[in-house]
Amino acid sequence: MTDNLFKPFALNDSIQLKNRIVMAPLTRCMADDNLVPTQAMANYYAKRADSGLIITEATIIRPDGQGYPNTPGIFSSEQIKGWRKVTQAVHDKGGKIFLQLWHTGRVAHPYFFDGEYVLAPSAERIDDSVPRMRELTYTTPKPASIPEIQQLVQDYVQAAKNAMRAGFDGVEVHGANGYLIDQFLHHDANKRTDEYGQTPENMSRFALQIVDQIAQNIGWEKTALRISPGAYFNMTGDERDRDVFEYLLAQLEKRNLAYLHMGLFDDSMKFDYLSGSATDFVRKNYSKTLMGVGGYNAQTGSEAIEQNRFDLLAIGRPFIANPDYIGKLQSGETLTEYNDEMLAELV
Ligand code: FNR
Ligand code: 8K6
Repeated sequence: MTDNLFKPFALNDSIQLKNRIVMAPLTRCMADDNLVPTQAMANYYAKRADSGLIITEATIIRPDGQGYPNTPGIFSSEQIKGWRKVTQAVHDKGGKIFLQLWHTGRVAHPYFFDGEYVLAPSAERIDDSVPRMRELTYTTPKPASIPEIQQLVQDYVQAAKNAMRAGFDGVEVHGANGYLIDQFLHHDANKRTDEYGQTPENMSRFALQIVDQIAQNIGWEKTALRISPGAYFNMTGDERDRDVFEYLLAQLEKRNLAYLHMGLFDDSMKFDYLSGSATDFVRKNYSKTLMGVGGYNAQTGSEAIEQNRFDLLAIGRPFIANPDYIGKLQSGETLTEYNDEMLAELV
């Protein structure tokens, strides 16, 4: 029984989702060379408009946020125009769509934006290279100065405003998976000794400034956040990180995000310093709308909602393999299995 997935869900007074299945944000590296969304991307998203909500692939807020080839942007008027095609196509099919706002921080590479360095909280390099471009080794980032941090916050806000101009129903701030915002939230990447480092309050400051200032401009009902309390991607966990996320969640509890989204590839992962799964840790510390994700199917996701582990279910890879995922669930048709080769093409 998966009936609970097909019940409408109100994110708030202004946004009603027709079901509880959300298309997870999925980087596809298919924007054009000016990082403009294409007609093929509009078609791809429109095919998935029968989900309760689409969250777009991560979209960079400014050039130095880029860490992978052909990831779309939301900082030029051409990009805004390209996204308008996408939102129009999704809305024409009766769907809802949020834009995921991204800066990769130390996971960026100067190669992509012809720059000299990348910005991050501290000069902590990741010992790896860019996926699918292994000749590009990550560089030691430049620790962002206070004015540079303030500019970054402003650029997130501008990107959110641009998203509104492009017709999105809201934005999800990408605070997960080891990228810039997450780098402030974990001791592995944040060694600062100023008001953005060392203590849970300081380490949470950047994330909270971004969501607060975006919400001031576009409204809390349109502002969402994705976080990864458990480090697993481009990041090493530290037991002190728990205090940071307890503080952050207590602060978020006082606000009215549209939803909070888990940044996870696999929700069966356990984290010692969180005493179990990251999702259960967040649920314990945060009572508002929570979106779960990571290795679920309709059955296991429906059970997790039934058990009150989270409220909305995000589905990633199966949506790449099955544009008509929702229709197939409803008709009981067999789903196509995802494999990595499917990333080569937008279907
Ligand atoms: C991802 N994921 C991801 N997450 C995110 O916040 N922004 C992104 O742009 C991407 N891009 C991305 C690309 C690809 C190819 C994969 C496989 C994953 C993570 C994604 O949103 C989701 O959390 C995971 O895929 C786990 O869900 P599933 O696939 O097990 O349902
Ligand atoms: C998150 C954006 C990634 C953009 C590149 C697309 C390739 C994604 C491939 C997925 C890699 C999965 C790594 C997950 C680590 C899990 C460790 C348990």
